[in-house]
Amino acid sequence: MANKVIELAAEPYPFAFDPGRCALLIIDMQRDFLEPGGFGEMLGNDVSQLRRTIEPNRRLLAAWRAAGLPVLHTREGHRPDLFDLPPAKKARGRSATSIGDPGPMGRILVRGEPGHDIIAELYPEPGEPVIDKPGKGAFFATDLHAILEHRGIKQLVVTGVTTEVCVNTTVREANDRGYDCLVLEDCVGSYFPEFHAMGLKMIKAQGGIFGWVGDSETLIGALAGEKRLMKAS
Ligand code: TIU
Repeated sequence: MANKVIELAAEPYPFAFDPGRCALLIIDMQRDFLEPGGFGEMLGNDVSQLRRTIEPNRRLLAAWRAAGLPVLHTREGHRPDLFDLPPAKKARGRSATSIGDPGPMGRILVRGEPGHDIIAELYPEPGEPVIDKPGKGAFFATDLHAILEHRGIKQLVVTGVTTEVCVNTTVREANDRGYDCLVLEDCVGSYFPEFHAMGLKMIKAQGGIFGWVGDSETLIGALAGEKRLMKAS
């Protein structure tokens, strides 16, 4: 795709999308968080709040891939021996079933288990890095920063779940490392609609203190426009 900056409508002001220096980062679209019968639903959460993000993410991912731009996926989870699982994370929630225990789709949030994997609709293709992260933020204890630096990436389009937990944590981590983040409101979701709304407000408040908030249709439109321009030239 042409290496020119495109002004995208966003809040609190337009995002200067630079396709040559931007990656799509899809956070934790994992079966255990999204699928009926998974760990998230087992804890009493309304997974439909997350599932509404699948279709916009699928459309965006198709357009992003067609434009030949880089995409990375993350998964939250732990080593099968659980040596990277903080005891506090294991204990918190006081649930009868917790991380590492047998769950509806294998051991809960353990790498290699079916429930830990990414949903079929957004499954990574060969050549798309998958970042396995033990924390909520995608930069903590991972090689994400190194991978982005080696490819000259300065901007991230961030989607996935959940808005106020792993998406917000990752955007804050990215902000402190010098990345500009555009979060797409229809492509992120929370089990709690009020936290979703506030999570987005927190990002764009104070002149975009952590980044920008936009939507997938605007970005897909820009990608399509670029393609038309390239065909005509
Ligand atoms: N990916 C992510 O956000 N992990 C969580 O644990 N989220 C909750 O909202 N619990």
